[in-house]
Amino acid sequence: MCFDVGPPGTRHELLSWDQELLPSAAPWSLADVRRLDPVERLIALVEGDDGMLQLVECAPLRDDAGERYWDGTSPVPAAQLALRQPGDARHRLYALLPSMFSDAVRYLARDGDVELWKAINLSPDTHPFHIHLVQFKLVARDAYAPVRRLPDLTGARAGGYEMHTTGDAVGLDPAELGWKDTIRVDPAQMATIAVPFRAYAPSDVGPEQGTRLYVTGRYMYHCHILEHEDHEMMRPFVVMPPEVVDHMHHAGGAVPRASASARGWYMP
Ligand SMILES: [Cu+2]
Repeated sequence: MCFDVGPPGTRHELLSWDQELLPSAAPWSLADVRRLDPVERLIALVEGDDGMLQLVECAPLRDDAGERYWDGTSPVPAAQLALRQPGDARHRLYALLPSMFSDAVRYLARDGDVELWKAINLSPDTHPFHIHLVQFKLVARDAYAPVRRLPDLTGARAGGYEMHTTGDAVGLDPAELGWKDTIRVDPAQMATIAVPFRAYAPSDVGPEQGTRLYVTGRYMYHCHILEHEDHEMMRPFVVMPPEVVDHMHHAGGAVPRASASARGWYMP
């Protein structure tokens, strides 16, 4: 998109608005965010067999031996994703959890944390991915081979999805380095964003800075194409007071279970 706002070389001042949207274009590195031991969440952008578009929240599959991996040949149930990410030698198996808008909230973010959200696009179209409440930073784009459907356990139908990285990081556009509330996710691509449930000063340069946002409650994230968000590409999340999340830790295996990180929760 191109806006003609004056003769070439003219300087314009961008006025900040709405939660200090534009004060910092300082990029954050993935390594800097990882040092904070962030909660990591994986969201698959899926066009189902019935044409339904969904944001499908993915839970890493585990058994007593730990993380579960795909052996490269076995059938996989339709509600699973075999995903080999950059740096992985094998495909991790994820459960594709039911993710209609009206399904239970699974993402409980801890107010004050920075989280890593990974959006991987299994559909044939680009989707603009938007989160309410926070501005976030794009920290990586990775290219994947085209999505493949595996046989299901009967061998008769299409089963789970297989995706593996091509090993190519996709360069970020200069316009993608500042605070964003929406980023595009192209087909066969994973966009990794750092989502701070924190307020930031205009001079911030790193994710370790910032203060707790003190804004808790229920928010949404969704595809920003109207027809898509109205047809199930929208999901809720809840920002929790940290004291409450810390208390939930001690609830043992009773109700919510920890997701990939001890601090991130989903309701299975
Ligand atoms: Cu969309």
